[in-house]
Formats: sequence, C-alpha cells, structure tokens
Amino acid sequence: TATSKSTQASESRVDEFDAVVVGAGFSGLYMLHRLRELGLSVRVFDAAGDVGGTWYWNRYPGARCDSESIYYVFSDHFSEELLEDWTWSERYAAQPEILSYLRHVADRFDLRKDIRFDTRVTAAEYDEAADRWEIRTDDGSRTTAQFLITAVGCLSVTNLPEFPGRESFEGASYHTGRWPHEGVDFTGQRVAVIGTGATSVQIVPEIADQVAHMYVFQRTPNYDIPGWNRPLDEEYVRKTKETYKELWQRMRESNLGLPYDVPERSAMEVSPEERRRVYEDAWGKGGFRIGAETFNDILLDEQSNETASEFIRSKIRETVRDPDVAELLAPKDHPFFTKRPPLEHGYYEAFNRENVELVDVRRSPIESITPTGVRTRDAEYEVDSIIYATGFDAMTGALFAMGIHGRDGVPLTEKWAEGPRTYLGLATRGFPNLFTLTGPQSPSVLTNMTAAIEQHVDWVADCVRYMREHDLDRIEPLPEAEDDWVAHHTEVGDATLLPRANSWWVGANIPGKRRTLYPYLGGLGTYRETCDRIAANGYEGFALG
Ligand code: N01
Repeated sequence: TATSKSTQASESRVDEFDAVVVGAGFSGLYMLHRLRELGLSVRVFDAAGDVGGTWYWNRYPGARCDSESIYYVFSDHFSEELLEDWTWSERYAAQPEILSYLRHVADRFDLRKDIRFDTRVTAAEYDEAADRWEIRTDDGSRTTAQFLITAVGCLSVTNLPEFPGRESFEGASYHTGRWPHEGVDFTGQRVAVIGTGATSVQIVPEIADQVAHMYVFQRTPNYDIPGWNRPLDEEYVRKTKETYKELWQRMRESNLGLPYDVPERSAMEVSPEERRRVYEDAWGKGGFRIGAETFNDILLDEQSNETASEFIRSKIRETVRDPDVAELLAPKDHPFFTKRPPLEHGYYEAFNRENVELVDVRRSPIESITPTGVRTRDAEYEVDSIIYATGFDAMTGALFAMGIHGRDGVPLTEKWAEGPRTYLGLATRGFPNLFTLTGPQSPSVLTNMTAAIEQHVDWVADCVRYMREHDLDRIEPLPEAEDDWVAHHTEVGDATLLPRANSWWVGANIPGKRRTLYPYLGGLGTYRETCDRIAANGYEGFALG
C-alpha cells in the first residue's frame, strides 16, 4: 500500500549531517547557532513541539527561574545586539517570559529551520567503520552525523514515584514537569501536592488562594531562601546593560556563574552578632547570596554550616505561626546547601492559611494512592487533584533514555553502570565525537545554567573548529585522562559536605540509581581554566585522529 511504501521509503532514507544536536533549549539553540557559524550542516531534534527545553515543559503555576533574570540570558558571545535589546520585566523571570525569550531567539536567528520538533531520539549508535553516529528517531527516520551533541538538559526526565494504586486515582493527576499547555484551574478543589523541592515551593503559594484545601506531603524539609521578586525598574536595567560585558566576565570567572562577591572569612572567625549581621544582610538581598556571599566555609565545615542552617531555621520559626508546623518545616537532617535550596516567594506564609496543611510523610509514609486520594500509614486524604512535584531523574536520565551505544555497541548505561565516567563531564571514552553539554561531572546545575552552557558550547564549537582546521575526524578521551578526571571530581566533592545529603545531586531521589556525586564542585571559573588549558595544549588528554 501507499502507506507501507512511504514507511519503507522513510526507513531506507538516511539524512546526513555534520552534527546532530539533541535538544532545543538554551544549550541546543546556542550550539546550533555556533555550529552554523562554523559552516557545519546541523540537525536538531527535540521531543517538544517548540523550542524552550525546561521552559517548554515546566508550565506549572509559579514556575520561574531562581537565577536573576539579568544573568539568565545568552551572553555577548551569542549576540551583543540580543543582549542589548532584550529586557526582562521581573527580578526572577517567570516561565512564560523565558519561553518568549527563547522563541524570540529562534525567530531572530532563524533557528527553527534546522530543528525537527515532536521527534524523540530513540537510538544513537556509533559506527566505527564509517566514523559516524547513526541516530534513529521515533518517526522512523535515520540520520548520520560526525558529531553527536547532547543538549538534553539536566532535569528533563520526570520522576513519578511508583505508589501502589497510582493509576486507580479517579481525579486528575499532574507532574509539574509535564504541565498542560492550557493551564489548570484548581478553584474550589481539594489538592494534594507531593514533594517539597524547588518546584513545590513555587507552586504552593501560587495556588493556595485558589484551592479549597491543599495538603502538602513533605518527606524532607528544605532550607528555602526568599527571592524578594519585584518588577525591574528602567534605571537598573539601563545600568546593568551598560556593564554587561564586565558582568559576564565576572560570571565566567566565578564559582557559581553569578557575579557575586567572594567571602574571605570563615563563619567561625567572627562573633555571633557579626555573623547574624552578615546573614541578615544576605537574607535581605535575597537569592543564593546567603550561601555564596557570606562565609567561605559554609559548604566545607559542619560547624560553620550549622550557623547558616540555624539562621534559616530561625527565619522559618519567625514566619510560620503554628510552632509545630514551623518545627516540621525546619530541616535538621542535612546541612544547608547540601540539597538545592529552593527560592521562595510566599511558601512559608502559605502555611499560615487555614486551607493549607502540611503532612509529614517521613513519620507516616505514603502507602498508596486510592481512587479518591492519598493514603498514608495513619490517614487517608481525599482530594480532587494530585500534583506530583516529585522531581526528575537528573543528569543521566535523559542520556540513558536515548539509547546511546558507543564503540563495539557498548551501551552508555553499561559504561556508566557504576556511575558516570567522563573527561571534563564533556566526553566519555568509547564514545568518539560525542559531547555531553552540561553533562555529569561538569559544573552545570551547581551554577547559573546559562553561564555553564555558554562555556560548554563555546568549548565544543572551538574544538570542532580545531578538528576541521587540522583535518581530524575523531576525538575521544584517553583512559588515564578519564580516570584522573573521575578521581579529581570525587576528591573535590568529598572535601565538601554535599555528598552527605540525600539529594538528586547524588542520585538519592531515584530508587536504584547509583549513588555518586553527579555535578562537579570545582567551580565554573576554575573549570573553565582547566578546559581552556587542555584546549590550548592541543586537547591534552584526548586522542585525536
Ligand atoms: O524536585 P526535587 P523539584 N514520596 O527532587 C519528594 C530545579 N528547579 O522538581 O527530598 C514522598 O528537588 C522529594 O522528597 P525528598 C532545581 O534545581 C529549578 O522540586 O527526596 N516524597 C522532594 O521533596 C531543583 O532542585 C527551578 O525526601 C517524594 C520532592 O519530591 C530541581 O529543579 C525551579 C517521593 C522532589 O523535589 C528539582 O526540583 C524549580 C516519594 N516517593 C526547580 N519522591 C528554577 O528556578 C520524591 N519525593 C530554575
């Protein structure tokens, strides 16, 4: 029949490109732009219906970026004019505004013509004889490319816990990372929110006055920091734009990809009064400054950390009127910043409302989802809707889901069975010409993502140019370089308090996932210097051929 003929035709046809990029969020769009400038033919695939990545999928009420909007942009390395022209309306941009920014970028640089939307990569296999990657997608197409570049984001595969009876629920269920495009009206509903991470902390205050009743199911409390969101005034925006070049340079050289002042004192070096003053000051400024700009050993020393942790607990106790609820919301089982601290915009205040109730599922775990609600060991909560704010299979989830097979057909899942093994978090031996943008063992999620993305994309683009100029077909880490990077990554992480908490940074949120530190803790500035040095030494630690 005509249909089977056309299927056969599409199956036998192979599209050839210099590079395939998977993902059309911040990193994929910038990568496409840079490769095009180098004259490469590029095909981008994205499972979404448009550009945006994280900001395409995460449309839940209250979704906004925890990095200040003025720092959450493409830099002058992408386009000076774009940086100059675009103006954010709020200190922390909300999801619709970030999505319109990315759509604007796609339009302005005519990026969509090289992107296949609604197309999911189902397999990517390295063909050693041809020295090319063959990529298969769920529309049955086959594409080959010299370079395979993953721009799949760190938090794109949703985690939906396997609660018994989940499918039996007769109301509506949502995962925050797959929010309906038309939005959801919770007016007058009884709603369960499961999870208390950064996503839940955004959604709870946003819908608290809409719902009839909300149960927030908390397993682990977080140290939530106020963002103090506000509209941006024109004068501030004008001044920022005048100094954008210097700002970006500071961001590039910083640990966090943010132009913050670096503290030089230990928290234990100063008096309790001085400490309080420093914390109050950072608290008043809002955002991650309380971790980044106060004392230099918060992530290194337990005692110092405890001073910051206790400061935040005191703020929770001041805000939440019911002392029992306040105590439940105040974390005691992990040090501050060893789980990603959410930014809050009215989260703690929400628990002062009559219609918002905190349920402690550490004490009384969720046993099942019933047709009418959530059952814990001690009680049953009847609801109309369940919101799963239960996070993501971070950093490796999307890479493993893509069916990547390297030399001799070795699956990436096998190569990384004991945890990721990479060189610089950018490449892995046995998988030539594969680059993993913001991949595990790179700074990625421990920084302002746009700064980490800029550095990775620039480095990969420079590497591709170098290979073209030197007539090289293949790049792949040497075994010793990979071993050394893995050891260095672990050593740097182990020197901090971060591996102590059960966070998604160590894979603890996914049952059965290998527990190891996923992002690199060495800081973006130092990491950049390492990457630049390696490039300047003719890609030291890589085999080129
Ligand atoms: O996910 P999470 P998220 N039973 O993994 C709970 C980024 N982000 O979507 O802590 C009961 O942090 C789980 O409990 P526990 C940001 O980097 C950025 O909120 O594992 N509870 C936890 O409370 C962030 O860190 C922005 O004990 C269960 C929650 O679900 C990352 O995304 C905005 C459970 C999941 O929290 C992920 O945040 C929002 C179970 N079986 C998010 N399973 C920006 O601003 C899980 N939980 C850019």
